Amino acid sequence: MPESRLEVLNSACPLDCPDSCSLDVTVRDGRVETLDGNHTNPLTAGFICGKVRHFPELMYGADRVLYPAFRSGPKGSGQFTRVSWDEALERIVSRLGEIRDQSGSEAILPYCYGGSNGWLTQNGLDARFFYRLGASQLARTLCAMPASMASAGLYRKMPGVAFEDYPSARLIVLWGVNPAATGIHLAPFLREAQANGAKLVVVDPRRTPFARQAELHLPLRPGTDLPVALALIHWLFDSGRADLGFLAQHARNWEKLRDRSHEWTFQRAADVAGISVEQLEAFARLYAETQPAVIRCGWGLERNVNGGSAIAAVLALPAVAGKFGVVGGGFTMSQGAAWDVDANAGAAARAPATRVINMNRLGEALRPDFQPPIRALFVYNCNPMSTVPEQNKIRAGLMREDLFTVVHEQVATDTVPYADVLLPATTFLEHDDIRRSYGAMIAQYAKPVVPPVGEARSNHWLFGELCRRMQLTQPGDPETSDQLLEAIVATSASAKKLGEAFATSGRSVPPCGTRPLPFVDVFPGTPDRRIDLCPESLDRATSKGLYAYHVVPTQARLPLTLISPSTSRAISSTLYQLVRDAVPVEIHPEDARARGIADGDSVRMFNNSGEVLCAAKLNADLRPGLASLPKGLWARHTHNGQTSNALAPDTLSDLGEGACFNDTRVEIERTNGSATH
Ligand SMILES: Nc1nc2c(c(=O)[nH]1)N[C@H]1C(S)=C(S)[C@@H](COP(=O)(O)OP(=O)(O)OC[C@H]3O[C@@H](n4cnc5c(=O)[nH]c(N)nc54)[C@H](O)[C@@H]3O)O[C@H]1N2
Ligand SMILES: Nc1nc2c(c(=O)[nH]1)N[C@H]1C(S)=C(S)[C@@H](COP(=O)(O)OP(=O)(O)OC[C@H]3O[C@@H](n4cnc5c(=O)[nH]c(N)nc54)[C@H](O)[C@@H]3O)O[C@H]1N2
Ligand SMILES: [Mo]
Repeated sequence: MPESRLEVLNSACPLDCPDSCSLDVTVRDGRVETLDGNHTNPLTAGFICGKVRHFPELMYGADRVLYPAFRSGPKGSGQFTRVSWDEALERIVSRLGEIRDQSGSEAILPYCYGGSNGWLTQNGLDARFFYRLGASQLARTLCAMPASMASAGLYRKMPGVAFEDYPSARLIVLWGVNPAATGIHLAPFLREAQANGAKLVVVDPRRTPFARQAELHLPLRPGTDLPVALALIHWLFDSGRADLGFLAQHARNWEKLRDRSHEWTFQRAADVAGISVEQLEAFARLYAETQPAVIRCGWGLERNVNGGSAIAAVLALPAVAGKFGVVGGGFTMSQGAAWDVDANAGAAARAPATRVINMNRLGEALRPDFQPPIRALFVYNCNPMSTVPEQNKIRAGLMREDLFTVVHEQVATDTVPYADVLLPATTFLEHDDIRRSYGAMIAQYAKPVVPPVGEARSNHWLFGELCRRMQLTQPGDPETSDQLLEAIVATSASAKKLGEAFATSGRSVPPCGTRPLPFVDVFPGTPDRRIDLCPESLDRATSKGLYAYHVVPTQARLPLTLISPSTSRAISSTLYQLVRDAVPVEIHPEDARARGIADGDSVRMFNNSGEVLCAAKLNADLRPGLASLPKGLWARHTHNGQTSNALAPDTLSDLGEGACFNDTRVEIERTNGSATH
């Protein structure tokens, strides 16, 4: 027997999470055995989440897509026949060519989102291919768009408080964020801060793990953060607690913000948000009086019609209250602002003047009467059947016999059965990639640690092949990963340093360092380095103006609000196949009692868009009127295959046309234990 070869190799997790863990990957004879954290990214601190530890099961499990295949049964049946890569690519080239010639290239829609969030797996050769093909463009608005618009509107580009500086804060506000699941490397710093005597406030309709330990928990109605934040702002100005000195020196348009907050008294905001005036007032006083204070702003508050203005108002708070300028004071949103890099430079192509289709409205876009119709859909880095609103509309579109669908995937997701051509994709342990974190202050270059499983190929390889086969490659195009990186780092002086750091250590920190102090070391990226608290651009981008509150019409027939937060078991839909059990909808015991529902009963949760048949779990950590079913579930996790997105509307948020997952209104009824309907 030859001796087996065991190696521990360095990698970086590219999944859509703020932490970007650095990894030690144990490889035996070319096969990944275990993943663990190391210290290359100091934030990782040698530990990783439970779900990514299971990554080998994703790589080698029964759900892995191993070979290119053509659909051999009806759409949705999941029956495929293996073909060669050459046959698959030729089929794609000939069908896309035909569709372009018959209907124009805008009949082709690329459909992608986070997947692996790396620079070499998106906005590179894929963008080049679709740009030069003249395809319809996709507005990638599934997540973070309202937050990015709001923070860019106010601060342009300014990194926030580093997680490592949280122990210096005396007050930490977790606003619409659940770090116990969605960014676990913040947790040790929160605990250290608490040990130092810091107080915690949590603004979240659910009692999350950190809400349980908080000084104050504001269990507001989903979508009402805007009135709450504006009430704080109004009171700060009204009671003479606003830091007018700071505002005069560092902010513009603060008077407009002040005036627009005027109508929001504690009483009015508390009524709208469904919380008590006393709670709101206690929060305001604690925030005004404690120094240093930091707000960790999450994404839970952006997923509704008021999401953009809500984030803007929350990010305005530290300016109005004068919280900047000390270690542990200010806010943290996305730390992507720390980098001055054009990660799209690898495309080496410009976006054409073709129509732009919002990805949240995929179901509408796939209707046969959509003009001009979409005839080809190319899905990669995304699992729309799980993660995009109006699941039943999407399914109807994907069932269209005249739609040519390509899916490039790692595993047999719920989207895969609708593919005409299925292509196997590599995971991050099988291809090279660059990952810049949006929480930790680090970018990492990771090489493959094992050869591709089966015949999996990277996005980079796939779109390079397609460019060549469709004669879209031009002389001088950056082609290899190294050339792509070169193109990216050539975009700025600081990006250049990034390339040099990758070459020596495989990692790089941003030009501002890892713990920049807002308003001491770093300033807003606006021309005058001031915050714009009511930018004209955002005013124009909103139908009723920035900071205007939109009421979501309530329907007596649908009295409950369904939210679909992250859990610790998966990243969106990635890795959820490893959860074998059915997943229940959580409801408050009061709502359950009113409907005659006991813990574990089978229920039907419905609205006009769809119905989810599943079990009910009673949970007093929710506020009454709230139901919760995680995002990213697979069809196998409910009794009828529909998930939260069967019920989520495809309406759009006030800023950035983001998804409104948490504006879902539903009713729930008991189904007498029978799950078939
Ligand atoms: N384990 C794990 N980690 C993840 C992910 C995952 O799926 N699993 N997903 C990753 C991705 S893609 C993202 S974008 C981030 C998101 O991470 P977070 O910002 O933490 O976002 P969510 O999990 O969507 O929601 C956070 C909290 O917002 C609450 N919430 C819902 N509606 C509202 C509201 O209107 N107002 C307020 N104040 N709170 C509300 C929810 O109850 C939830 O506790 O996490 C990333 N990290
Ligand atoms: N109901 C509800 N739905 C939500 C949300 C919510 O709050 N509520 N939140 C949303 C959020 S925050 C987000 S970010 C989105 C995420 O939505 P998606 O972008 O759909 O995210 P994932 O579910 O992780 O699916 C990514 C897919 O890409 C594949 N993939 C990974 N790497 C590669 C690669 O290199 N090449 C190719 N070809 N494929 C790859 C993975 O196998 C996976 O199936 O979901 C949103 N969906
Ligand atoms: Mo996200």
